[in-house]
Formats: sequence, C-alpha cells, structure tokens
Amino acid sequence: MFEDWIHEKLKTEIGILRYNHSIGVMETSIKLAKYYGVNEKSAALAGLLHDCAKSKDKIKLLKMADEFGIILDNVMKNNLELIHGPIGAEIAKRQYNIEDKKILSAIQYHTTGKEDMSILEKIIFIADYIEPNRKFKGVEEARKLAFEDLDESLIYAMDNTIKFVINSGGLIHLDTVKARNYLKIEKS
Ligand code: DGI
Ligand code: FE
Ligand code: FE
Ligand code: FE
Repeated sequence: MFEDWIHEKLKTEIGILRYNHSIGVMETSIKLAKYYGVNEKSAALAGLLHDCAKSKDKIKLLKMADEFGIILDNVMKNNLELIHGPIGAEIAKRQYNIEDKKILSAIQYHTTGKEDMSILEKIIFIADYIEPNRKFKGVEEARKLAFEDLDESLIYAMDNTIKFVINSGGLIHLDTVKARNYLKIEKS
C-alpha cells in the first residue's frame, strides 16, 4: 500500500526495525479502522507515518522543531522522547505531502494522547501500543480490550505508561493526564 518512495524514505529515515514497527502499526490500524468504521486509508497512512520523526539524534529533532516553529512546552523540553509526535506531524505534511488534518493530528498526538480524541487518534494511539512486534507485560490484555472497548483499552495503556514513567522518575505530559481524565469522566 502507498507509493514506493514513501516506504523507501521512511526506511532510510527511521531504520529497518522502526520501519517494521510502523508496518505493524499500519496493519493493526487498518484492522481497528474496519472494526470501528473509520476510513481505512487514513488509518493506514497515519499508522505508517506515525513515527516518521523518531530519530535517535535529539539535537537534530530540536533543530527541526525550531525550524518548523514548533513551540515546545516545559515537559517536552525535558522529555525529548515526546517531541517526535508534533515534529512527525510537520514532517508528514512537508515531506510526505499529507494534507488531511485528521491524519496529521493522529500523528501529532500518538505518544501523549489528548483531551477528547477522535476515533482515528484513538486507533493510532492504541495500535502503536499493541502492534504484533510489541512484547511486554499486559500487551495481551490491551490487544483484547482494543476490540472490546476502545476507550477502556486507551485507559489501560495510559495507566500503564503513566505508572512506567513515574517509576522511571520522569515527567507526565499534561495531555496524557487530560486524555485519561476525559475518558474516565466520559464513561462514568
Ligand atoms: O515511538 P514509540 O516507541 O513507538 O511509542 P510512543 O510514541 O508511544 O512513545 C513511548 C514512550 O513515550 C514510552 O517510553 C513512554 C513515553 N511516554 C508516553 N507518554 C508519556 C511518556 N513519557 C512521559 N514522560 N510522559 C508521558 O506522558
Ligand atoms: Fe512514537
Ligand atoms: Fe504510544
Ligand atoms: Fe510507534
């Protein structure tokens, strides 16, 4: 699916392992899109490109953020793991010619989530967490939940990520807190 140059460029930019992960996210996103009745091509494209800014070179990423005029908040500045979402959306637009705002937003928020997420944003978020190459405690439960109750699967993934980040002594991004609280309040 999609033109060869997209696959070749992506492979060159992020490396074969991260590319294989992206194919896994794309395939999982397509399945979820079918299941939840959203546009499959949008889900496929967002899934394929979600990590297009995932570079090991954080200095390069900071330079790109500056060049693109992306304002990084304090949490992002102190946790550079989080900046490949917003930078990725900008690269998808400028270098992969993606114009669809819904796709760009799914890429932008795939790591943190956000308040009041669209179904496409939710699908990319959870597909990233459960794609077939992922192996960690709890992934089977998340895989099951994703096709039973999408919101519940996001809460499950966010709870685990928040616990993981706290145990590592890191900062929790406000968008993750807002995303989780919104889902919890909505279903209560
Ligand atoms: O890019 P991937 O590795 O495929 O996955 P991702 O974009 O979901 O990034 C996952 C990493 O981001 C993981 O190490 C946990 C971290 N993370 C996710 N949400 C938050 C977070 N880190 C902090 N500090 N705060 C968050 O809210
Ligand atoms: Fe990512
Ligand atoms: Fe994620
Ligand atoms: Fe990813």
